[in-house]
Amino acid sequence: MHHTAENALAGREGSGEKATVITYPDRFSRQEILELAEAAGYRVQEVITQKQIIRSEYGIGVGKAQELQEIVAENGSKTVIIDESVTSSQANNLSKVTQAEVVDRERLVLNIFARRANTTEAKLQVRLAELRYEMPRAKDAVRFSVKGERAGFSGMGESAVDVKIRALKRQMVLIGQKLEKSRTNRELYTVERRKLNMPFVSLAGYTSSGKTTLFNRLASESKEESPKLFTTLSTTTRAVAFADSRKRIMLSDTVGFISRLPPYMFESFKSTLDELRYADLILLLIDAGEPVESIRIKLESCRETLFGLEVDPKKTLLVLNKIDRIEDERKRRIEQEPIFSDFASITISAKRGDGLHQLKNRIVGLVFPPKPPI
Ligand SMILES: Nc1nc2c(ncn2[C@@H]2O[C@H](COP(=O)(O)OP(=O)(O)OP(=O)(O)O)[C@@H](O)[C@H]2O)c(=O)[nH]1
Ligand SMILES: [Mg+2]
Repeated sequence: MHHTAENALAGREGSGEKATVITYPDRFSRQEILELAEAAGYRVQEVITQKQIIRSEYGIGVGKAQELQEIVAENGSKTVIIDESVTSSQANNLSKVTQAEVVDRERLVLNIFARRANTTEAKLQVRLAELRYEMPRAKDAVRFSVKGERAGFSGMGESAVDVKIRALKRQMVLIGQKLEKSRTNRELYTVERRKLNMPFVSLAGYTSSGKTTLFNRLASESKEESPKLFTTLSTTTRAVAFADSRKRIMLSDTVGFISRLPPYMFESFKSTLDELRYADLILLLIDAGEPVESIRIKLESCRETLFGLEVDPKKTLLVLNKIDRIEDERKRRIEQEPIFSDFASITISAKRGDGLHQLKNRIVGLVFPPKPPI
């Protein structure tokens, strides 16, 4: 099998295909890439680890690449998933050695997004992210072919590259315009909702932290909840009444965050994530049932993403979810964890219902400040 730059990084879905994964040797990375691979539809045969996977030639070291070749030949993987962003030349080199398609971390997430996108806006956002992904790689592929190193996609001379890049740019502009339109509509809608004088509360957090489960609970909805990563890609907003009908808020559920993704990926989802910027209160969900190390990594990643979206950290309430997963002893200590000390926090179980009453009171207290005495 011969892979060119283009098909080595093609955006195909896993759909049950065998894959071999290369990741870092820590538990968190291993677990996360396995979940991502599963969400993209791959059947992972084997996981190999390496401390450094952003080396020049293959991403991994030369020796590791040889080892990988043998493993892939043995287990029959058609795809190698590399848990990093690699250039198209690295992907090509690795593809040549292993005779398998190479999918990097960014591509993998894009494939999941593409699989899950079910609204026009989400589809456009995913397409935009894909174009942004392809752009530097198109340049890269061209550089290589010009040097004459890869006969497979020769013929792509300087001008052919220009053509390709121009085509990518044109598509990006077109999609950008369409997205701008839905963004404008959203803004108008936001203005309308503002007139209703209802505070905006947004759910945010790492993918799979339980945002939709909590949303469904609070808004009596039945949006899809799943242990698979990136179940939700588009935003849903509902008016929710707490306690009495005069205390109504707008509650939004949206796309989850993940670590080690380039900013353009969230950039592409900007109109969806804008909800967070307008929000009066952000409920930042954390899966408290996980090991502290995982919580730390995920919380850090959420903070970075919120920071990138210019969200005011003072508007954030940390919601430690899935409290049903941990035993009483830790439950008592969890709110005191030093890693949470920068935020106000509350513990709940969106699934079992623990703490929801307190959460509602807390929300009401935060978004309906008591009127000053006259
Ligand atoms: N044990 C337990 N599981 C929960 C709880 N809340 C959510 N879950 C489970 O966690 C998984 C993820 O829940 P979702 O609500 O889909 O998570 P999400 O944050 O919307 O995820 P994305 O849409 O992928 O970003 C599902 O399997 C839920 O059933 C909880 O309080 N306790
Ligand atoms: Mg969700």
